[in-house]
Amino acid sequence: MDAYLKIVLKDENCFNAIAKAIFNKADADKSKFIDPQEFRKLMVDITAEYNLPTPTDEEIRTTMEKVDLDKNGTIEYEEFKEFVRALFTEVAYHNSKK
Ligand SMILES: [Ca+2]
Repeated sequence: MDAYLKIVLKDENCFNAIAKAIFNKADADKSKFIDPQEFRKLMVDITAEYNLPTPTDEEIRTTMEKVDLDKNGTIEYEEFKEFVRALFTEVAYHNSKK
């Protein structure tokens, strides 16, 4: 998984395709942005998928605030993409957990 993510991070087209797929899945109501409820579900699902600790409500809230660069309360794709890039980088290069 880590090696795969490193390859994805080096290939912008591949990365965009994956980020877009995660975004579309997270955007359950197809509103073209991710609201706090959708973001919560995404965080829980994604941490489980990558064997990371389940985030607390507080962690989810502060992460959402960080990702929501224009502070409009929702996460648009351009914001989301940078979140996915940071997440993949974290998992690929800094994940020392088993
Ligand atoms: Ca936003």
